[in-house]
Amino acid sequence: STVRILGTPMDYGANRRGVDMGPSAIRYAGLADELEQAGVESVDAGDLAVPRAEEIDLDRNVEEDADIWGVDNAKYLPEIADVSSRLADRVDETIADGEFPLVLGGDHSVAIGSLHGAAREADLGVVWFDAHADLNTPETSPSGNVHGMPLAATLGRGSFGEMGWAHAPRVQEDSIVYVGLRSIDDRERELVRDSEMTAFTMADVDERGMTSVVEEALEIATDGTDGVHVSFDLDVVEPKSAPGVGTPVRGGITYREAHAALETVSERHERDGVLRSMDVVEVNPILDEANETAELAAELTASAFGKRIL
Ligand code: DIR
Ligand code: MN
Ligand code: MN
Ligand code: MN
Repeated sequence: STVRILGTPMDYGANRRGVDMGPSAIRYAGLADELEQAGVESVDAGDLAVPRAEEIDLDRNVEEDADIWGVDNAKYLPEIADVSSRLADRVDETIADGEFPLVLGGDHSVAIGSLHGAAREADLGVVWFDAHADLNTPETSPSGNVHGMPLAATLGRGSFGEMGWAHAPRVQEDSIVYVGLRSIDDRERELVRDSEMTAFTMADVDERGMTSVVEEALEIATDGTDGVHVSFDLDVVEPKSAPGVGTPVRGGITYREAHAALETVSERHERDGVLRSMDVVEVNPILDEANETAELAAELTASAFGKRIL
């Protein structure tokens, strides 16, 4: 089906300004051409309106969010909630129109909206490519940055449980699979261990190889669900190949492993149409080297939609 590009230039969830320029950078890196080479049609729906940080009173936020939301330690939650609920509507509409939502972040908090939208009319499995587990709650987060919390929000963990916009009840814990983990916060580690999620860390990738890991990830994410959302945080890739991210962690997946991962996704999708939605997040052009990370994001997206070497 036609891929509908949904730019989401939001950086409220990240600790570094600049990730709001990700959607532009990925477009300028040739995303539309890459998708054409993959043999898929695409339409660009432009960017979701995200208020500039400069036009709102951020001090007001940090000080008063806790009172307004009853949640401490989740920075810019009102802005993120607003963007998330509008993005969820767009993703849901896109699927209802028979097109495929491709969300360009933005920081990883955009996944709260994409998961919420994609799981509105379906039980959704999730494959989460990331160096990080993104399972902090406002109570466990060492940073207060919501890009480290989207899975906790989706599952209604901690104080997210009281926020309807965040919790997506049709995403079950045992249908979520991580690939590429290597940086987990102390209190977050217990959350991951005690959860029903499957975690393939870098050690699993070393031991089994990427293709086998992703094949099993898809088995788990498709079991008992209606479709799969792939969330791809560019920081899962080794920083030498993806320098333009806010929280680089060495020891990531290689350039070829990244392609192999998404080629495996596309092979499975070609067999039984399992993919329902995708996001590509955390590209930060300010930290990048000559748009290299955005180019990688565009290329990898093409691999997910069937682009092959031969
Ligand atoms: C860290 C960083 N675990 C936090 N998370 C990131 O702030 O919660 N996720 N960078 O992608
Ligand atoms: Mn992430
Ligand atoms: Mn990450
Ligand atoms: Mn289940």
